[in-house]
Amino acid sequence: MHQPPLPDLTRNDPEVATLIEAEARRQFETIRLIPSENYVSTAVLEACSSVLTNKYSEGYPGKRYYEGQQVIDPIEELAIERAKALFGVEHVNVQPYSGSPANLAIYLAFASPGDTIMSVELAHGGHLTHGSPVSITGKWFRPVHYHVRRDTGRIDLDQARDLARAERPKLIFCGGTALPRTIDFPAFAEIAREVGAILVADISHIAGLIAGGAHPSPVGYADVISTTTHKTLRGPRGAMLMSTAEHATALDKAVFPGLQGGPHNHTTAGIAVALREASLPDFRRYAHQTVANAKALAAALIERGYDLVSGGTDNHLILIDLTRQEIGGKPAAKALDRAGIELNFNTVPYDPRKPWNPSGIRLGTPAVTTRGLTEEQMPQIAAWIDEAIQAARKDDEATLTRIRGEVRELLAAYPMPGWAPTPA
Ligand code: DSN
Repeated sequence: MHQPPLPDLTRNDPEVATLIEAEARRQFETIRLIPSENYVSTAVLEACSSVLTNKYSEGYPGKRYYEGQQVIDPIEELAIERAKALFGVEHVNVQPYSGSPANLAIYLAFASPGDTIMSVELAHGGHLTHGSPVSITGKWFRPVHYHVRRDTGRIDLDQARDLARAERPKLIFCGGTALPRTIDFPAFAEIAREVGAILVADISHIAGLIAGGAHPSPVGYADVISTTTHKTLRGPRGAMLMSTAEHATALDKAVFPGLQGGPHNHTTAGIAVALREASLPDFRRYAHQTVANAKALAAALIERGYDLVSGGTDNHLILIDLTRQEIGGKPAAKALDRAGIELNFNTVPYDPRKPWNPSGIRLGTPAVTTRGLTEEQMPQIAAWIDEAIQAARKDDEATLTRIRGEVRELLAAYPMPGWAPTPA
């Protein structure tokens, strides 16, 4: 049963209630390895489904365009203050609706259409909003990309430096969505300083690890820090922009009125709750356990003959090149889903295949760590992944179904916030 329960929804709109129950149950019974997903606490769920969704609040605390902000202002201020304390930054904007609008606000604040920007290429672990040709950021700006090295699978800092010197970009992005190794913020800061660029650290994937002390912080190196709030940080779907006081006005104006209207106050409250949770000692343990689990899972996969991009991981994320297994990322991901193991197909650096059916799969440990799984269970997960991939190659649905049952059995012992079996 969904937690908190949904009695009115079940009475008034059973169609929607049934679908929500089904999704909650699916999340309970599945090994969720998509590295950008997690389980929020029931406290976050309660804040996000509150009456705060009824209120319009264009503007910022103390300077709104609608009346009735007596309660909304302190909620947004609380979220801001908690983020400032957690990350040690001077300025925070908690209003971006999600990661893409947050990054767009950075372009609006510091660049003009046609300006050169620099980032790691999408196929090498970047993000659509870091100048991909299919994104507005690639259509309206002039992206140049650095890569990961073919021999190490790690960011080629020499190439990034040479490219920055040659192209003099306005913005330099570091961070991305499929980078299993530690981001070298001091090195990027040095490059950005040398060419007079604004350095943007997109820490969406690793924000929770940074908050929990399991990854170095970009504070003091990046001019602007962009992050979603729902990945390792374990908050609701949303985003934040952080900076020094110097860039506060430009960023705030870009978010509102530059790009957005009223902030989603229910989400702001959920972010405030998640930020408090992330400041507690338990969250430090969570962040370190997430990395320990990823390393254990990586080691078990390598032992089974899997080819990990960069040879392993420093964080929560693993990128596997399945070329050696002679199966595409897409059929592998689909078979694993049928086996109760959820991850996503993904391009790998220098991928000869197309993004719609690339060579790799991407996985990570933020969600399973929230469930309470530790290094002890990682070899079993690696064994199931391996068995399911072998089964997919032979169209062996019976094995996938058997694994699905075993997965369900294991997870029954690990509670999730948001759903619990109905007591008998
Ligand atoms: N969709 C996110 C991810 O999965 O990494 C990035 O926006």
